[in-house]
Amino acid sequence: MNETQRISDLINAYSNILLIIHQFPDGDTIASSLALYIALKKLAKNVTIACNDSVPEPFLFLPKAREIKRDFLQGDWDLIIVLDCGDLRRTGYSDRIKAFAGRKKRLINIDHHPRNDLHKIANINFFDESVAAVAELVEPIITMLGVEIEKEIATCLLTAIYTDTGGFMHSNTTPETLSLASKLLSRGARLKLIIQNINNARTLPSLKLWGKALERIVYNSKYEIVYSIITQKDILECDAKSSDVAGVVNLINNIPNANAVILFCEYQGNEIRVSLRTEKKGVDLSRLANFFGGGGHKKAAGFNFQGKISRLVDLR
Ligand SMILES: [Mn+2]
Repeated sequence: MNETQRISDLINAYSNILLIIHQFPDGDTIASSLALYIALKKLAKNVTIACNDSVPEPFLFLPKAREIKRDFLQGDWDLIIVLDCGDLRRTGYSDRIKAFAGRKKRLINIDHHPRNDLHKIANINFFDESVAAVAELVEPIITMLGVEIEKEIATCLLTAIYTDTGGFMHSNTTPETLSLASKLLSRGARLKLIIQNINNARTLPSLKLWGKALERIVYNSKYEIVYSIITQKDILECDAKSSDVAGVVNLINNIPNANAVILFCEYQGNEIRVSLRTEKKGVDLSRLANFFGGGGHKKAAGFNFQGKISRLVDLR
């Protein structure tokens, strides 16, 4: 029996289902989960989505996005499904999920990140590193459950694909990705609305923040990497939100002759988040991120560490 069948059997067998999306949530984790959430609601399941962070503004246009909860009660669930999380820590609820997996043996991991600690504790791993977005794994589950892919579900799934492929620009865009996108469009997915919200939602604070990051771009010719820096002070001065940082690294990606781009961003509590991107063949950034205790994909990865940026470099 394949994973799609096993997961849909478990969903059919139980009523109380919790979906968990990762910290610093992106379009894929949010929208893939919302697609499954809407499908499970149609099956009259008692379903909740939990995320340890708030949903960034550009994704609030998605159907049911405002129903995503910040917390959950551990004992209430028959089944927990984690989507796009990469590793246990990224769920933001490691201890509770570990305890649940040990006790109930009904933890499902749906992911397209390299194998990690989540794979060891999940009871079903539906995992495919070759898909651009987790949405490509969620769609067959919804279909197997017998729920029609209607306008709302299609819009969610297409948003997930659109964001994880950088608007179909990243090298993870495969013929399968595009054929699913085409199917979703034919089911009424609102591509124009997605583009308007994801690409055109440039607020003044986010543009100012981008300006700071762009001004500080450095090219390191020895390693052929491009990097930039955003400090906590920048975020405060621009009146920006942490979520405004997200677009910056994609903006500076794809610079000719660069093997990779790196963005160092300082968050509250001396936490520095490092985002890595590349479009170069043969460069695997997930290995670098793993080395520093982080994770991600070959072409987009990241890690965190404690420190202050002002001590490392002279800021202009
Ligand atoms: Mn993803």
